[in-house]
Amino acid sequence: MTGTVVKGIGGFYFVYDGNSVVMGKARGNLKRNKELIYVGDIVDFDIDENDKDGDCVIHRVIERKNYLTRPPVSNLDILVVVFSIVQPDVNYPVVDKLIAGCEHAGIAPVICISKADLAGEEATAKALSVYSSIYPSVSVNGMTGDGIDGLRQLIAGKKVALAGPSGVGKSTITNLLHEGESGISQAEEELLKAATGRISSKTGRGRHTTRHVEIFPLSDGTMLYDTPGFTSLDMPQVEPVAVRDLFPEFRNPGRECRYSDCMHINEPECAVKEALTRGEISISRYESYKAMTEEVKKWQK
Ligand SMILES: Nc1nc2c(ncn2[C@@H]2O[C@H](COP(=O)(O)OP(=O)(O)OP(=O)(O)O)[C@@H](O)[C@H]2O)c(=O)[nH]1
Ligand SMILES: [Mg+2]
Ligand SMILES: [Zn+2]
Repeated sequence: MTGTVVKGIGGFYFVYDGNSVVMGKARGNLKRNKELIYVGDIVDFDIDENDKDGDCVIHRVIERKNYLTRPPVSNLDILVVVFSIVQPDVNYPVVDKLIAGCEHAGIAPVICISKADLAGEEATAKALSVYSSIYPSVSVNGMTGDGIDGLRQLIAGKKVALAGPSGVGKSTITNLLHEGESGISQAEEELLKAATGRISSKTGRGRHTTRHVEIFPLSDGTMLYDTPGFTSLDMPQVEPVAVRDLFPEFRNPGRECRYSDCMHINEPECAVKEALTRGEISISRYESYKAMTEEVKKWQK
């Protein structure tokens, strides 16, 4: 049978086959090879109710199209990059590094500007304008729920995690996305309780003091990964030229640069810098790009 690993605790894995969740262990050979199983992996498993180690055994990982190591998750379609403009103040280099990390890992970013109520319309619109021509972008108000339906539509049916600096409202948004969900079945609830010793009730789930990665299927097919404090991605260890390619908005104007290998920094007749002067490329994005190329150069020395 085929299923998705939705949770792993102490060597036990919870596998969701689209209908129910079963708990079990990885087969001996997987463990001996120290092959890690990531939450999000699509696995081949069998039901084995007589096994002392749970109700299923995982034979092998059959799909891991991408993965992140911190937190260890795989097969994400979308990473929602959440940031507020104030409380906490936006840090564009941090945001752009998260986005570049997505590009590097092969995960589509969705930009979510939180706390729209605190920043006001004008500042929110301005921040949105930095990203909306590059990525799907929404603004949300975690207090009223405004914008949540728009976010819901952008992630519908996909495998999704939220990332962003501490305090920007990730848990608040996660809770809003769970609102109106009936939750998992009674049987699964019992299973989770037995396995983790934790009392998880439909209401208790709201608190999200998450220490493990756990996937919650929503009723529209969205698989929402709940991760503990997912605030940054490691800067990919790549050449500066690879950093350039993590900025999709450079691609089109970049074709008109005098040099085909133009880095858009010191070269003459650079169409990207011309686009920057005309305001077609955002200054903060460009500054983030320069900072990131400097950062990767340091490692190469
Ligand atoms: N005014 C306002 N406050 C918000 C909004 N969203 C969240 N908050 C508040 O901001 C604080 C932090 O929100 P969380 O959802 O806990 O933030 P987080 O991103 O999960 O933070 P970490 O778990 O530390 O990474 C809480 O007190 C929320 O009530 C919003 O849209 N507007
Ligand atoms: Mg949180
Ligand atoms: Zn150029």
